[in-house]
Amino acid sequence: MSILSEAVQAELAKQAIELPSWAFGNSGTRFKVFATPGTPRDPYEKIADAAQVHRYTALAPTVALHIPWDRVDDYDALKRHAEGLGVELGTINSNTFQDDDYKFGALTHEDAAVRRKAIDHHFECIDIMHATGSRDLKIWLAEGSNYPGQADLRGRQDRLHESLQEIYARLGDDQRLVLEYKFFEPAFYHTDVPDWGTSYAQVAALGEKAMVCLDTGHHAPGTNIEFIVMQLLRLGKLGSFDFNSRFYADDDLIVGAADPFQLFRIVFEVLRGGGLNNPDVAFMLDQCHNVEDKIPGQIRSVLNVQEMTARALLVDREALAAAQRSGDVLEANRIFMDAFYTDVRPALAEWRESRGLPADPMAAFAESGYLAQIAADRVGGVQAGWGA
Ligand code: AOS
Ligand code: ZN
Repeated sequence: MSILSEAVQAELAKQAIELPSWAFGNSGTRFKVFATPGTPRDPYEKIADAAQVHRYTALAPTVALHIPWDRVDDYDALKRHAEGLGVELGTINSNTFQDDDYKFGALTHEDAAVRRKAIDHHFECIDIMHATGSRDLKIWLAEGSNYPGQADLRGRQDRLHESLQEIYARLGDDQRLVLEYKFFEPAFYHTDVPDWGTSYAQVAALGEKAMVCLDTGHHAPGTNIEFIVMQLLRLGKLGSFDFNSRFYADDDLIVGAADPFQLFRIVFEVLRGGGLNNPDVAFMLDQCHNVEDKIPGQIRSVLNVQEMTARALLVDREALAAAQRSGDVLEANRIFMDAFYTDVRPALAEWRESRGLPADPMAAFAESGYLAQIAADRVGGVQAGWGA
């Protein structure tokens, strides 16, 4: 008998993780972007690559787009292309961090004309959401300042509220806005949405359709991220995750690679807070594959999330609650750690096979020859890269 009960299998079968289109393009650090043969030249090819991840794992049914990187003439055609490959278009990410006008801010800028331009960009994103059938508009702002005294912190916060209000008012009934926070970078002294509290305060002031996006790489070292997950779920304001992992700053490495135990703790709080298969919480990856192959990098990522989810589902929640109630510190910790240390990989492989999926999606993809095929086919044109 499998260590994964039927109830656990049923939860796992519903799991859905959204892939970022930009993970399939070339990326790097400020020092070097390495090109890879076969890298997509346009959003159509990015979606084709993303569909491979879903094909081998059944875990990634949607793909997030970034505008303007994924701007196309015909979004309906892009939508049909995705559907033909067995996936759907997901979250639309706005981009106000690559235009000279935004040097000193976009939604917070002192100049009303610049704010207008940034708000209009979000209107364009909302129009695209109507065409693609996307529910969520994800806003990450690269706004802040580098030197004390450089900016009017309070004025910027007030202008941010006004700009967000305009964007919020434009959302359709079934659309949402998720506001991502990040404690630093590209600004180094202050960031206008640095933490979950600021994001929460801003979205709470907007209304029900505005939620917080938690990027796991956007916290200072040592931050208890699962506590934030708990609190946002408790407040009904956790709209989405940007999963990735970090050693130092916003490394955007494969989720679960740097600290699998942290991922386990986060997923446990998601389960505890009813967020796992709650449609109000979107599970996205926000990653870059700078030196590893991109499609296998994404396959590994969704498998890591699945693996930690399976382990978190093994926590004996009743026994844990009893140990917590009776103040049995070491027993509570043992129950928690027992689940974390359980190797679920053989059981997951068996379960995948029982569903007609490859036991080892990484190996199956490698054997498919897809990477060699795209390297041979995608000759000429300009490879999509960091920022395009
Ligand atoms: C940037 O640090 C954020 O994580 C955003 O989510 C951003 O839109 C994404 O990483 C693409 O650059
Ligand atoms: Zn992010």
